[in-house]
Amino acid sequence: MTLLAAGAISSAPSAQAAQSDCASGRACVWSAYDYHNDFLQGWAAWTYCFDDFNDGWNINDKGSSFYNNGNSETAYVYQYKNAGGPRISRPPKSGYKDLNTVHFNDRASSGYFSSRINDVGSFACR
Ligand SMILES: [Ca+2]
Ligand SMILES: [Ca+2]
Repeated sequence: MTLLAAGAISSAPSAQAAQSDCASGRACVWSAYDYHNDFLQGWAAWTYCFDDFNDGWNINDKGSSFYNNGNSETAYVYQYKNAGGPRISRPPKSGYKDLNTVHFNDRASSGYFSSRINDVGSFACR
């Protein structure tokens, strides 16, 4: 497996978007509540880190739910790209189905697992 294959990915929206689309070992942000996508908006998923949701598909500042499907590390989502600004976090196998509950709706711009926060700007986070 190459770093490119294991790094940040994003996908065009689909009617089937759901929590189950967030593969084990990844953390994911969806544009709508309850781990779904809003119409014509996307989602973001990462195995290590994702420096700039602008590189995703219509998800920057649109995230409304967040799930950590990782196996051991806390996952973080930041208000600005490159791990900037305020952040929220979830332990493995838990999430926020409505980011309004933590005052983070439509704000997320980058995401990391705990061991990768210091990898900002690296190939793994693109
Ligand atoms: Ca949203
Ligand atoms: Ca933001």
